[in-house]
Amino acid sequence: MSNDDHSIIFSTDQRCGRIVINRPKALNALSGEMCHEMNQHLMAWAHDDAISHVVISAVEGKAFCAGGDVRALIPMLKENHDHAKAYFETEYQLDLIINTYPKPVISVANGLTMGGGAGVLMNAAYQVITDRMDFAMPETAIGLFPDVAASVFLRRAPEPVASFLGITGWRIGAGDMKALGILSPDTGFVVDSTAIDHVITALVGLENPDAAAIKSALTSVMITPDEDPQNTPVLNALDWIKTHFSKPDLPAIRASLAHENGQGDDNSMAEACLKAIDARAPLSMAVTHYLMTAPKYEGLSVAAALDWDNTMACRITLRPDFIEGVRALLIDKDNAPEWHPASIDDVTPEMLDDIFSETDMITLDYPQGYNPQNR
Ligand code: QUE
Repeated sequence: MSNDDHSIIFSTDQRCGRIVINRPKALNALSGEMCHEMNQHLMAWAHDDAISHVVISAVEGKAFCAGGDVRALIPMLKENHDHAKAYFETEYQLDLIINTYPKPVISVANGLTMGGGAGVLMNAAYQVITDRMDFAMPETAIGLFPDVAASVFLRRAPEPVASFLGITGWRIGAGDMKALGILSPDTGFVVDSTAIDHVITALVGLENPDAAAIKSALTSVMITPDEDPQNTPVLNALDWIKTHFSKPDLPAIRASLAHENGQGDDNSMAEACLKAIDARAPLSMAVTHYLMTAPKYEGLSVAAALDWDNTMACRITLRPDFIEGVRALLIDKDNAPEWHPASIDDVTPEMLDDIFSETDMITLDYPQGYNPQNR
């Protein structure tokens, strides 16, 4: 594996395997090669008695990780869809390895964390975030859906917050992540961003990194952002979100929002949601609504969620919206995607059945030579 551009820095320090994402110009977006390298190092460290735990962080800057490097993926996908399949498989394998790792993995995210970055954070045994957290699952904007086991971690929030977050790509901070339960109370920690170097040093030096040891190492820098109502705008709007996003389908959600908009009161949230729904890929939003509400996807293991994500990502990227969304938002930046179908009213049950079909599901395999702990 070449790592000539040092997009990821691997090292060992005391008994810790360290992974530092180092691609700040692309907001630390993960290429297939970067995921592959992480998989290789994680597999080697899994069987290395000198390593007791792994800490994943990013170089100082705005982002922990903005997601997958979907921009680079598009030319390859256009040439051959198998490239997209291989990319998603490698990315989800990374999430699966992180989630089933035989030693504690601690992800430390200080800044923008979206999509694939959320996978690296949320599937770790321990999640350390900061007051600078800016978290979103924005994939409906590019013709995908919240993947990387978002059907597990978004669905930890009260229903129907997972739908709301996934459909609109709403950005939330540490306060809401914690207050909504997306950040697990047992394995998630919020620390002061100004102490991030100290935090990483303390985590790297841990002898036996269980929840109690991590907590005591971080006690002096832990903060409780959820106690300030200013820090929990989504929690504060919970009843409002329930009113609108509990509706049975996207057209009903949109109608409910449109009905409120223009009724006086404070319409800023209704307006922002309508704007999001009118800009994002209709099929992606319908897929997201189903994935975040269907009883069938409740209580999945991370491994089962990733099997679905992998299967569905392969299917949805055979359709035109992903290429078009990445073109419009990230390549040409005209912000004028032409979606197929173009309207939420034109998403058919057949389209959804095709994406969610249980026939020909792909089971995600571990890379050869990796023994999972608890699939
Ligand atoms: C939705 C997304 C992504 C996004 C924007 C969206 C995403 C992603 C990136 C991204 C950002 C900066 C980069 C880059 C990619 O943006 O997944 O290569 O330099 O990775 O609206 O899902």
